[in-house]
Amino acid sequence: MLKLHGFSSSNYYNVPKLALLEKGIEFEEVLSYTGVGPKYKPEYLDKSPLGKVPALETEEGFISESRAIVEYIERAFPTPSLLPDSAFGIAKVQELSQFIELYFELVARRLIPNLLGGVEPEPQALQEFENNINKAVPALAKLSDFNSFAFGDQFTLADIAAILNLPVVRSVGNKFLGRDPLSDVPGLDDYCARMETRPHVQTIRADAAADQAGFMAHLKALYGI
Ligand SMILES: N[C@@H](CCC(=O)N[C@@H](CS)C(=O)NCC(=O)O)C(=O)O
Repeated sequence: MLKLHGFSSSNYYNVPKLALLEKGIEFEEVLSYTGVGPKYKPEYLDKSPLGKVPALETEEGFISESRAIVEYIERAFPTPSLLPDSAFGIAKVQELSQFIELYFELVARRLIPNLLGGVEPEPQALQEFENNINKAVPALAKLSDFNSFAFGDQFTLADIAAILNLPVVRSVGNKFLGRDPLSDVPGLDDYCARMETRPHVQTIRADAAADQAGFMAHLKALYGI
């Protein structure tokens, strides 16, 4: 059976986890938090070379990088598909997923330590966050109208990217800018509300909430924060 290594409050871990759940594939979860090194699970570096979460354990070996993992899952278990039928549609789903990861998730990620530790970011870091997100917001609206799914008429990898990453950007904005930087994206509020009603998205949220205390305890033990 496939084994997914990582922890449930990680949005990157939840990318393959949601794909596996949506496809109805059996898998086992193996808890591994971040911060691998001499003091914590040094052997995890053999599963994921930079110690990143997630890693998928298959009969043939380990795969790291969430994007590579979902590509493997899609090819190894093609139905139900999380990609459209056409080459163009597949490319558009990949485009949107990558866009969300690069220009939203990675921008917000720089302030996640502040969010977790309840520490105000440096003004310059906050300004950079705001500038980058303000630039990406109108571009996001060009890639999706969020009318039904993020792309096309079926649930795809783009929905997984959107519903797991965009709420993180909103949390960072609400906390440190005092506003939701995505409030101007047409259709996004209703889209997110719709996605949150999906049973497997609700499982992801419940598991993340249940994991939060363990993750915080891990950070405290490892880094004293
Ligand atoms: N590009 C990687 C990013 C994964 C990632 O950054 N995961 C975080 C947890 S949410 C992590 O492992 N952080 C620890 C680190 O960066 O050392 C992927 O898509 O899997």
